Amino acid sequence: MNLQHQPVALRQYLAGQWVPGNANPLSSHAAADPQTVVATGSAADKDQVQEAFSAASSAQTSWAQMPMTARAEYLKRAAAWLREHVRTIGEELSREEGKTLPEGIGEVTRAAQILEYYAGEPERVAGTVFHSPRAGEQILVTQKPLGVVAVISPFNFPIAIPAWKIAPALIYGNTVVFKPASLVPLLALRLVEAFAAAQLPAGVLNLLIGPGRLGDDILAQPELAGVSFTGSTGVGRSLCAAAAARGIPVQAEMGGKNAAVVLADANLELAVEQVLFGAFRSTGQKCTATSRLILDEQIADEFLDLLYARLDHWITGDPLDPQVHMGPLVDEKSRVGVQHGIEQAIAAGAIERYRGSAPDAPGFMGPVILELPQAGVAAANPAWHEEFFAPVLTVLRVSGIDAAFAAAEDSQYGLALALFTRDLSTALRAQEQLDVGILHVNSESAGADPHVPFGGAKFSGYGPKEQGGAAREFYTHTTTTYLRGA
Ligand code: UN1
Repeated sequence: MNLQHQPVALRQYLAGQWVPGNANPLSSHAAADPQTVVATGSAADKDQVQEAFSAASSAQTSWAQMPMTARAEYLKRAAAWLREHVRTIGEELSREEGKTLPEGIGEVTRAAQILEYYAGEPERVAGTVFHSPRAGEQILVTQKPLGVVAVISPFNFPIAIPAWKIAPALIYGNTVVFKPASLVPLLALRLVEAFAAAQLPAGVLNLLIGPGRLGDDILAQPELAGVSFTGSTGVGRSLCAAAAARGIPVQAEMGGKNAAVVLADANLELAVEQVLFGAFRSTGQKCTATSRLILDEQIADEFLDLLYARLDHWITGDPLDPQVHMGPLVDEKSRVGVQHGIEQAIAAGAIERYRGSAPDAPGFMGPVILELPQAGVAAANPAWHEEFFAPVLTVLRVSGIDAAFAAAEDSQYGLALALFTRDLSTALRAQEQLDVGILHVNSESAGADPHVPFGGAKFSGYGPKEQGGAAREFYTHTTTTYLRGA
């Protein structure tokens, strides 16, 4: 464990061995201070991709034959290791990715909870028995693992997302080749260390650190039997196409442009707080973050005044400082891209209503609130349709529930939605009418519990949902057995 803040040595994990990458040097930097190297090493090359797959393939049969209870023990031990090191790893997360320390520690805890949840799988229902129309017969539906699966994860939840992909993959008997985002390799290393400390058999989990293009080499491996991906819609779609061309299942969790809808009857104080958290925690870098705010005009001014008042006390700065509410974006390149998006939005008619202060340093930006004038301008504005992945919230005023729901639906994405109302009928109507994967009534748009399905509609998701029982649908295929005595 690195306590001195010396750069951590990055290594690949192949067939149960920690080895240096064969390709170019690769380093990660502190999000809040790009001069500081957090972890350094070298990227994996194509041969190492092959090595990872051949190790995962050799390990798969015996791993799948092990009783699920035995596999669960490894998950429990890995979770215990994460809990033991939660403070140190949470701090590393905060330093490398830029979210605040409580969020970093919270995410490592969440990763442990996810492993513990899947370690409980042997105690849950294993399959289904159906009636047969024929006497003396039962019809059983049981699950088998896919085989070797690839897990490709984004920078923004560098340990929780890999945990929620790897844990179900392993518990159902798959072996894994894991390729994390190259911006945040350290947390991936820590997760794999947790499994190594749990003495996971060699080859069951392999780590490849390297640039995004390693994904192409991964997709080309003959042993590959399934891919779970979280990231941008652009990358996700080409990955889905490549997987379909190979005839293998793919699960892609992609972009969002999630709305908070605040109706005239809402509890405004509650709504303001939840919108604040949904839009600006983790610097808005969540696929579930609130990035559109649809306000009934009756309460719009009051709501915005309350929100600006809260934002005046929202501190952007060093994520390790306990006073700070919001760290930097993951890097300066992201900030420049977001600023460009804001300028385009303004050129297309958006008005900048609020911009919070932030340190004058690479990667930092304060919270931004844009407003769109009503007259149909939203339809063409990038701040309404494009995912900025940043602390930018775009407001639209509407009149009444129908207009609010129509505005909410005006998106190619359909991940999460937060509805603020005290009317049960309106909440039920939203559940029926709004095409989103996750609906929050009177809570923020972000967040995901380990035991329930997670994923979106429309352009936000492809393939079976993640987490909870939904994960089994992706990581296994079924065998239907017609069973008769003889
Ligand atoms: C959350 O809202 O806590 O990439 C999780 C993302 C999502 C995870 C969100 N896959 O932001």
